[in-house]
Amino acid sequence: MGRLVCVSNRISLPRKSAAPGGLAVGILSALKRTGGLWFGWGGETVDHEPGEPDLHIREGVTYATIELRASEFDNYYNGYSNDVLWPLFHYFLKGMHYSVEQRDAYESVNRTFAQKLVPLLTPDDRIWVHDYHLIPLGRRLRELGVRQPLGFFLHIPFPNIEMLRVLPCYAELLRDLTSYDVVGFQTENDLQAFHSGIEHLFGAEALKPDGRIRIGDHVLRADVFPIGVDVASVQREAAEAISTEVVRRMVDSLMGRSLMIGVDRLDYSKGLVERFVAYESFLETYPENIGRITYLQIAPLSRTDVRAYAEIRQSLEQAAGRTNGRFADTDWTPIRYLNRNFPHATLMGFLRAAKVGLITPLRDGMNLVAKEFVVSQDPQDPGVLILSTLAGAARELTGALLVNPYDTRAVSHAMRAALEMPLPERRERYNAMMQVLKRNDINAWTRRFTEALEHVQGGSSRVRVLGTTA
Ligand code: GDG
Repeated sequence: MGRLVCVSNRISLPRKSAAPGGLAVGILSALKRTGGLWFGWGGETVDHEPGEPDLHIREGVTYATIELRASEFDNYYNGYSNDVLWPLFHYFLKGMHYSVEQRDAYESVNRTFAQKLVPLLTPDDRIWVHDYHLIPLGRRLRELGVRQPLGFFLHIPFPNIEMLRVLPCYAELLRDLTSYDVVGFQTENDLQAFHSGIEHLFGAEALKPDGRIRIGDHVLRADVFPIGVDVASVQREAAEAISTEVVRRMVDSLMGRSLMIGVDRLDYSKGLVERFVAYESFLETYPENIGRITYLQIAPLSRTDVRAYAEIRQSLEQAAGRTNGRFADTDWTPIRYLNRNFPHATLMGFLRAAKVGLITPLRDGMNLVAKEFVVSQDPQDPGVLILSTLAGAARELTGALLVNPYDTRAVSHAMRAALEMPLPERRERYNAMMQVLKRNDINAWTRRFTEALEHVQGGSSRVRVLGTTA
């Protein structure tokens, strides 16, 4: 078995003080098995030609970090990646701001990634590229003579062709994806959307009956690989954190009130404004809950240099302020809204302390917090997950109360149903979801994808059809 090389936009070296997040844990477990290489931007921008990668070896894994040109970074990261591809792929056309300068920077940074990576590769490597920042990387690597198996996994949704073709260079984007041998998506919906693009560009004959895609001489496998969580580790974190001082202080401060919780990066795709409005409607419609429920929303700031993120922040402050102004009492605040980070284990403790998890994105590739909420629960007395039908996780977590996040009345009704749900039903839903979460955990995700890469031979992929979601 060759070495695994993972490539992602940003990598951070493991630090003793900070546990890696869900994705990093998955990638790391795969890399440790093969003594692999993790390649990506190290966080530094420079005013000159980026130097050679910095190499660090930790626990058998080599970390190679590169610099990027300051003059390109903003257009590449804040611009094309997060102000064009992110909104478009999440079906937010209004949020998309396309410019040729941004696209040029995106292409140029992908060329830099390819040029800096190639000298580090060995002939037996298998290369796994992550996410929308690096879609053209496969083609750039091929142009530089790379013949090793190349895989790409998209962590966010893939839009149907009718949405995708709003992008002036959508055909190049689709062609770039077909440079890989394996292309992975979170859900069957995303795979179908990709097929719609392939059919549009290359004709229905490109889609083979066994699921492979043939473009000229090249055969690739596009499939579903739902990302999961490290079940044992989240369970341990949650069970241990519940008795730590920070979680106990939070629980004590509830004064016996039931806790509803949301944990989301501050991002317009996460549906926070709609969720706040639904909570206000819940208090209005079911006033017996006034003073008896606390909603804790943890929303660490992200992408603060992108305008849409500053706007959503303002709307949320207004919405939280309105609800609190309207319903708060001298000894009760309806919404506790925090823009800060917590250690992962503490978050898992907060999730365990909650009776209801509110995960209502307007669109989400998967949503790991939904999975973490279920896994962190006390199996004897589990809380209830309210989950958007528009999150990838809804395909697997059918034991959640599934809601349309735009339907204020349905979400507020689900809040009441969750708070009143009897224990046997909560346990039944929890057990059903745990079965799926164990089957599709983070190790299954890395194993399935790396196996798919191992089956790539001579530039064409011969991969058996993989199990999809639930
Ligand atoms: C993208 C896709 C897809 C959150 N706050 C803190 C913190 N977190 C952790 C959570 C969870 C992760 O970050 C967030 O993952 P999500 O899946 O919820 O969301 P995105 O960041 O949008 O991720 C998404 C994912 O990629 C993986 O493929 O599921 O659809 O959009 O693990 O617990 N961790 C720490 N402090 C925080 O304050 N340490």
